Order: sequence, then C-alpha cells, then structure tokens
Amino acid sequence: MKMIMAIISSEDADDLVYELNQHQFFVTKLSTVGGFLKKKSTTLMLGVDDERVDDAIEVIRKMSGQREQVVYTPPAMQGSSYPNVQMTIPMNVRVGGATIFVLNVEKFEKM
Ligand code: 2BA
Repeated sequence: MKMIMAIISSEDADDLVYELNQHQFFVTKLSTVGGFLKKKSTTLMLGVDDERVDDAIEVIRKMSGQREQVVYTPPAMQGSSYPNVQMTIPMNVRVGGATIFVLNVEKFEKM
C-alpha cells in the first residue's frame, strides 16, 4: 500500500475530492499553507493499493494539474469617451498545479 500526499490549489479541492470518491478512493483533506509564499493550499492524503497509484495520480492530474484558463478582465482604461461601453479582454492565465509525494506504507489498520 502507498500513501499519496497531494498539495493542490484549494480552488480545485472540492471537485477533486468528489472525483476521487467517485473512483472509490478514500481521501483526507487538510488545510495547509505553503512555507515559502504563505499561500493557503489543500493537502490530500490517500491510502491507495499499489496497483491503483497511477489511477489516483491520473485523476489528480486531470482535476488539479496546471492548466490554462481564459479570464475576462476589464482593460485599464481611464477617461474613456464611451463610459457605457463594457469592454473585456480575454487573458490566458495558468491555474492549478499539484505537488505529489508517494510514500510506502508499512502498516495499515482500522480499529
Ligand atoms: P511549487 O514547487 O509548485 O510548490 C507548491 C507548494 O507545494 C509549496 O508552497 C509547498 O507547500 C509544497 N511543496 C512543494 N515542494 C515541496 C517539498 N519538496 N516538500 C514539501 N512541500 C513542498 P510554497 O512553499 O509556498 O512554494 C510556492 C512556490 O514557491 C513553489 O511552487 C516554488 O515555485 C517556489 N519555492 C518554494 N520554495 C522555494 C525555495 N526554497 N526557493 C525558491 N523557490 C521556492
């Protein structure tokens, strides 16, 4: 058995946990903070049979891996001659990202 620890963006946590549960993975969710940037993150702990480790990682990659997303931002236009015109500019931003550790589990018991 292995313990997967995945540090992910908190925005992705609920959807990822749902998807992992759908795939019959047990998950424990911890609220964490990055030591360097002090930004809130979520760390998931999954106890997984060896042969299912790759499946779990694939779900994590799909739901919380780094990806590009289009966001629409208002342009920084001061003193426009058309104040009622709402313009937005599409921008590609990188979201998500996961750091994964896979640890050997010496013993697993429920009592
Ligand atoms: P990432 O490498 O994507 O790491 C994101 C978060 O994952 C980290 O948040 C930390 O909570 C966790 N993490 C990553 N590698 C780890 C490890 N080997 N052991 C334990 N936890 C680990 P932060 O510590 O706030 O780091 C945020 C970002 O700042 C990192 O993104 C990396 O790009 C950069 N960074 C972190 N430590 C750094 C350092 N000592 N020097 C330069 N850049 C650093």
